[in-house]
Amino acid sequence: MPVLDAAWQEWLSTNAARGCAMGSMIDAMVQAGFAVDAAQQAVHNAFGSSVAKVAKVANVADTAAAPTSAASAAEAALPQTAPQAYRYDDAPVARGNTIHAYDREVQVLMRCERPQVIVFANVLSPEECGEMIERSRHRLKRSTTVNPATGQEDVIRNRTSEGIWYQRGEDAFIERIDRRIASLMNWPVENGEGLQILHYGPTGEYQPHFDYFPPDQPGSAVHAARGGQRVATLVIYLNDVPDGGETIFPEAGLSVAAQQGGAVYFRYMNGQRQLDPLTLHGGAPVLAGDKWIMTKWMRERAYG
Ligand code: PD2
Ligand code: ZN
Repeated sequence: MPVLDAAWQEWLSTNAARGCAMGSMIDAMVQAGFAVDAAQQAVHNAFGSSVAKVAKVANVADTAAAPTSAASAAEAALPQTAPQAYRYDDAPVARGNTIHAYDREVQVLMRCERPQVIVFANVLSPEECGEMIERSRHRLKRSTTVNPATGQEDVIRNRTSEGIWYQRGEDAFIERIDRRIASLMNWPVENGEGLQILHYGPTGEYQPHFDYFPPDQPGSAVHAARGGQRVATLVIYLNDVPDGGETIFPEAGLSVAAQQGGAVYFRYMNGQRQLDPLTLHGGAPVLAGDKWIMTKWMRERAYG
């Protein structure tokens, strides 16, 4: 069932304020995939919060049977199409319990279809994980987050980690890992951003967010100018975290524990360029020990 994301909230409040019939709004939501009771609840809530506005436009609080002429005039002027629910493309990663990824056999531990999330074991060997940590340990800088309004990288409190970026294919070791990841993600290596290593100390966390650039925010254009939108993420765990530090998907009720060499993949843009709000995710606070991850973000086009 679709989630009540920002587009749906906007659609509900706009149509309620215009005095649309409750029944037709509920029908539209049910057609888009909402359960009847969820649609009824959402529409009733929307009318509850817009009674004053409706009364101003249409001089009635509930126009379920037929919109008044004032509301009809407003209806003609404003778009009322329901937002499209995210359509899932075919499974983004090859089928099977073991995937041959460039130079390594990788095991599949879990697959979720909605949102598209896959958990892997054995993406990196313990030696490769150790090598990535040792290369990065002395070069870490406090992590930043993209400011959606400006596109600038800001240090903010909801991301308590330190990180470092590697250029794609910057040496033979990194290139082999880039190629393995691209093969596993089933996406061209040229579309990948450089690898990012992140380190979280005790209590470190990354609060829930989307990895894609919010399309309605001016700052996103700066980031999408090179390679377009992000389409999928692979987070690889470089160490075992004794307690906490899971990657969580609160809308889907999923949580993935950090096991050395394992990884979680998630896909959030489909071939129609829709974005999946169920991929809201975060890094839970580290409760014991520390946490090292390596992240690959894939773009819709070559990231040159
Ligand atoms: O640390 C994580 O598990 C995590 C979770 C979600 C990292 C990121 N997102 C990220 O770097 O985008
Ligand atoms: Zn993320």
